[in-house]
Parts: sequence; C-alpha cells; structure tokens
Amino acid sequence: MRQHSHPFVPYRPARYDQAETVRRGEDFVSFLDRRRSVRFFSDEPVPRRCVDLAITAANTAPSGAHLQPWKFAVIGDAETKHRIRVAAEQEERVNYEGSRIPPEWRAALAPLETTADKSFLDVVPWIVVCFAEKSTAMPDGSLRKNYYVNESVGIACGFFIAALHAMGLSTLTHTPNPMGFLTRICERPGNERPYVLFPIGYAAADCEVPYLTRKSVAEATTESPRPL
Ligand code: IYR
Repeated sequence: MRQHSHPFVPYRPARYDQAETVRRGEDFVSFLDRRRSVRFFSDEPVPRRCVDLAITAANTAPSGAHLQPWKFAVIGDAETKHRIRVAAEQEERVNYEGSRIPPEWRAALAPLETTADKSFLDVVPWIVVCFAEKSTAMPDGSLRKNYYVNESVGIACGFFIAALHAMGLSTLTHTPNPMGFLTRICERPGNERPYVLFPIGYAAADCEVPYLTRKSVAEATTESPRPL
C-alpha cells in the first residue's frame, strides 16, 4: 500500500477497448471541429443556468497546485453590457485607428475583418469576464500566492468555451486591450487581472464566420526522436 500524508481516494476512469477508444476520440474531435468563434449573435435569452454550467465546467480544469486561480464576472443587465461595449470600442478604436496594432498584426487580422465595432456586446444576453488571480484573498484576510496562473486560467477558459459549445451556445475569445476598464466596471480587486471577455448567446440566424481551415495533425506534430 502507498503511504500518503494527505487524503487520497481511488480513481478509476472509464476504460474502453481500443476500437471504442478511437471511436470516442473521433466523435469528440468532430464535436470540437464544429465550434467557431462568433461575432454575430442573436438577442434571444439564454438561461443563467447555462452560464453557471459553463463556469462549473471551467472549475473542473487542472490548475497549478489545484489553486484554481480564476474568477468569472457575470454581466446580464443591459446598462452594464453597454458600458462595457462603450469602453471596449474606445480601446479598440485606439488599436485599429492608432498604431497599437502594428502592420504585421493588422495583416494577420485582415481575413477576420474585425473592426472597432463591438455591437455584439449590446446584443448578447450575457457577458462573462474571466479574471486571473495572481494571488487569492483568503478568508483570514491574507493573500495566497498562486502558481502557473496563465496556464491554469487558459485551460479553464478552454473548458468554459467547450461547455458553451456543448450547449449549442456561441462565444468569442475577446481581448479588448488594455482591459483595465473591466476591473473597474466589474469592481474587481487589484489581485485580479482581466484575462478574457466572453460574449455569450446563440449565434444569429444569419451568422457568418470567416472561412478557415485548421492545422492538420501532421502540421501540429513533430516526432521525437525525429525519424531519419
Ligand atoms: N482585440 C482586438 C484585435 C484582435 C486581435 C486578435 I490576435 C484577434 O484574433 C481578433 C481581434 C479585437 O477584438 O478587435
């Protein structure tokens, strides 16, 4: 028997035969491959429960020392959504019309046809802002340092995005930088940094997305050791 200094419990993840293992992988890939980032949303209401479920999915993510260094600010009222839109568009106008986006970056974005117009922030039923906690305020008032914050929060956001997709909802990984306005509007403390903003809703009936293809497994793979 292993000896532990902290509580451990048995863990028996589902096991499938090889054919079933592959089949399930293929199903999961085809599910994920149907997800697209959306910029044209319907104003149709979405139950708050769906937002809570996406956050609960994010909470299942692995994190550095299991410190779960994230907080999700949920915004559903029209006035706050509008304040976020106005502030985001103000920053994005500087990005697009000023020189904060250098030419090379601008060229990379061109196929997406993104602009400073963020009207979807008024349209969607929900906006969720993920904050990364560099440290976490403990009940005794002390600050606990967190580890691998970016990695942890990035993975949690991936789970969040996948959960929305599973519910038939759409989102956009939106970063209207600099995002300090989100700290103020969401009234978050200084140990939290705005990480990503997610508009959430159903895709508009006439939604379009840029044509794109995804990297093949060969393009995304290198063999180690490299074959001769
Ligand atoms: N944050 C800006 C610019 C932007 C940057 C990247 I990288 C994108 O993939 C898309 C947009 C905006 O949201 O418009």
